[in-house]
Amino acid sequence: MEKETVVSYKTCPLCEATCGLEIHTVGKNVVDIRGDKLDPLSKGYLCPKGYSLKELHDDPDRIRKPMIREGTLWREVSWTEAFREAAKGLRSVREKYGSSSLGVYIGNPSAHTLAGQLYFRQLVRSLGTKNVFSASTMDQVPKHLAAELMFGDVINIPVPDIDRTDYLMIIGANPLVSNGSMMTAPNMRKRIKDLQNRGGKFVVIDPVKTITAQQADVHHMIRPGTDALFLLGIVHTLFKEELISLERLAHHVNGVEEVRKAASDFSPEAVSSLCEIEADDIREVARDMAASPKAAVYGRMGTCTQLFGTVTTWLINVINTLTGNLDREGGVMFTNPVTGGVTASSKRRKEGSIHFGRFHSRTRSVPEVLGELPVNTMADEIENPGEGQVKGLLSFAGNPALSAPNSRRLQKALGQLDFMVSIDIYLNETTRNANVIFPAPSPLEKEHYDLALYKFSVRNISNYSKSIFSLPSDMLNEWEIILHLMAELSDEDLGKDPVEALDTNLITAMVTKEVKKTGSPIFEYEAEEILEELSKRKGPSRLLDFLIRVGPYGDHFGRNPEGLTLAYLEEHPHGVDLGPLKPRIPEVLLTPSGKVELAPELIVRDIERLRQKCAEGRSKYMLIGRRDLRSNNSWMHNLQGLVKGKDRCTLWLHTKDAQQLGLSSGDRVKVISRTGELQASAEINDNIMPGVISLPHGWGHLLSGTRMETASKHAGVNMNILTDDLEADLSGNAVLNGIPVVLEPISN
Ligand SMILES: Nc1nc2c(c(=O)[nH]1)N[C@H]1C(S)=C(S)[C@@H](COP(=O)(O)OP(=O)(O)OC[C@H]3O[C@@H](n4cnc5c(=O)[nH]c(N)nc54)[C@H](O)[C@@H]3O)O[C@H]1N2
Ligand SMILES: Nc1nc2c(c(=O)[nH]1)N[C@H]1C(S)=C(S)[C@@H](COP(=O)(O)OP(=O)(O)OC[C@H]3O[C@@H](n4cnc5c(=O)[nH]c(N)nc54)[C@H](O)[C@@H]3O)O[C@H]1N2
Ligand code: SF4
Ligand SMILES: [Mo]
Repeated sequence: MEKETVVSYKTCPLCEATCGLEIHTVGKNVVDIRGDKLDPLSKGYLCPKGYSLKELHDDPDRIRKPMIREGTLWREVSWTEAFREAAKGLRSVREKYGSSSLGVYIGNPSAHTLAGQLYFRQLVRSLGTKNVFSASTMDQVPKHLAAELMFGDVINIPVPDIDRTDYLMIIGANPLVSNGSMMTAPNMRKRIKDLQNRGGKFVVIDPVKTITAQQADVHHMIRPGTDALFLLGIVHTLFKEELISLERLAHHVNGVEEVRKAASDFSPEAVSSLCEIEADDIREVARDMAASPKAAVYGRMGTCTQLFGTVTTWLINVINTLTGNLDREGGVMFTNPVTGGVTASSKRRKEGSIHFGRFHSRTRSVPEVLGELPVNTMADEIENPGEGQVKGLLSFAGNPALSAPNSRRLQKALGQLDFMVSIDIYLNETTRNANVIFPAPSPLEKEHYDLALYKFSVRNISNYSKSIFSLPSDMLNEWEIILHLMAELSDEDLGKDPVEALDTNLITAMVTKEVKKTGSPIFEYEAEEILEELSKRKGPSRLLDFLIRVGPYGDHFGRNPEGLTLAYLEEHPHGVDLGPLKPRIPEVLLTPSGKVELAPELIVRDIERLRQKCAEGRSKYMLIGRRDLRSNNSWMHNLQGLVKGKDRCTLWLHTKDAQQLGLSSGDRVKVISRTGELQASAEINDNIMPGVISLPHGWGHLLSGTRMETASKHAGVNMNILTDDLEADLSGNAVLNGIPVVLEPISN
């Protein structure tokens, strides 16, 4: 009998756009993937990666059984044996060298999985180690630090209200390729087109005329790493020409005068030759923004992963504020997510307490940030002997061997660990070092809810998807793997079913804490009654149901009967639109003063370092990164559908530079930095600024001992051989753009 086609809906878990997918299956096969036209945010949009979920699910190289390494050979083993071996190895390291000898690395997909968001941090906490590293410190940490100092909480990151603005300036982001980041907004091409059709202006500041910049009304190329100067030039102009208009924010902002002083030396003329944007153009941006009824400045990787990431991010917030666009419709706004946002029960930050510098790393005394140590210093902590040296590692959904700066050094360090455990879906450049690998299920075998990304969504959205396929009988859910490991490493007696016991402990702790919180919608409820109501579910869906129900739109366990529950979301598989963003100042501000702190001392002080850097002069060539629509950091190169076609791991350079070096497209060129050197094929591309070269990241799949056949045929070179682990932003964030390099043509 012919099996019927079943149509199901799922939020794509691959990037931050959270597109709704319509997935057609017959039995255990995916036969088609389309954009879900009824998804309230993505409205039918999808990119080639969304479509590739089918190939990812079917990829024969994807790990499906726990594996133990013996020398260079891998053996598939039972779950029981894998947990036993993992626990033995990790425990032995801990017993010999102490808690902090177990390091943790958390990769990017953990932000896109419920298990990563709800369970993995619990395991990390239970380890009691200081050596926690993650992809955040090579990504968005400057945004969190600026948000905490200015708006009182690390998640208080305003997003551009793109669908209602009249003027959008994008600095150092390429959302037509990346599909947006710290700004959940699928189909940016259409959103920007709509802005232009309603008479708005779209400006891009980027050393490259990217696909995004090609859609702009105005594009200025900028010398990498000089954005802070450009933005100071704007702030200077706003003051000089009396264009400041705080409007309704006037009573909610401290520090305007300090900002004026900080910018006083940075006239457009003073910064122009350094950032290579004409002084008049800088002034025009300031005037345009001030004149627009609604305007928004948005910055991303190019502004975060550079030497002055925090100062630059701060200045973006400052300009949005000084022009009256903070917390205004069509400006930049704070979201009010279904869960995880600032609510009535959130407490103001205490004076002096920030998620930064509460402890320092052992080797280089690098400050902690958000409870982690910067990934920049991970190799130091593995290599250097002494108390607290990382001897064992647990990696979750990460591939730092390719994604972290000075990757060659880190690759070597990973090989020196006494013991390593990974939870991943591939045997790749990082997990090849593991002694035990636990396979996470395919995205189609998991339920999904974008806990992290709806916090930065341009509309308030709630969308839960069930798994498309049931979990194969010989697999475990990712959250079960995590809890099993946690149980194995715990000294507590957890009874016959330790996973169930830990899961119950977790929800009990959450409920008990919530009912004691003043301002909570379930303040003084009986915890037992709430737990009883939740008891039909377990795992992530129980936690999620609880979080949704106590959130601002929740049913508050009866106090708001029309409110959201997980059951309601299950009945609405396309997702629920909770409307456009609304102004939230003052309730959202959690600074000790309850005001926007426009001039946090820690950040303002860093302008001095900027001055010093400017005085140093610059290298003839600077390397920046780039993304490609058909890649996702390092891990989707094993899918033929995404790597086919011409080589994309090429070195872009401008004709002028190519001529000077005597290079033609296709010629091999050596790129040398402080940390290492590599060879790449030149691709002459006049969309890049002279003196700037670019390589994409996430490539370099030729290391031995991996199992990614397609990726190894399209290996490319690893750009992070050249990025420098000794360079960092104030926040400790890695510097992945603006790397000084030397180019040498290779003669045939
Ligand atoms: N030079 C340079 N370097 C960069 C960047 C850059 O722009 N330039 N970008 C940086 C940024 S922004 C980021 S976020 C980092 C990313 O850095 P990482 O997170 O370290 O690297 P990824 O390539 O995202 O690796 C993801 C890993 O998760 C695994 N995986 C995928 N799905 C799942 C799942 O559902 N469960 C589990 N358990 N594992 C899964 C994959 O197999 C892969 O091993 O790279 C950074 N590195
Ligand atoms: N297709 C695809 N999509 C992705 C990913 C992917 O790997 N592939 N990765 C995802 C992840 S983890 C993230 S964090 C996001 C990132 O999302 P984005 O930040 O939008 O993506 P990038 O391509 O890194 O954009 C950075 C831009 O900054 C420019 N730039 C470099 N240096 C400077 C500088 O000094 N100043 C200025 N003004 N600009 C500079 C670069 O030319 C580039 O256009 O993308 C996500 N989406
Ligand atoms: S844009 Fe992102 S969320 Fe949308 S289909 Fe592509 S990878 Fe998936
Ligand atoms: Mo990222």
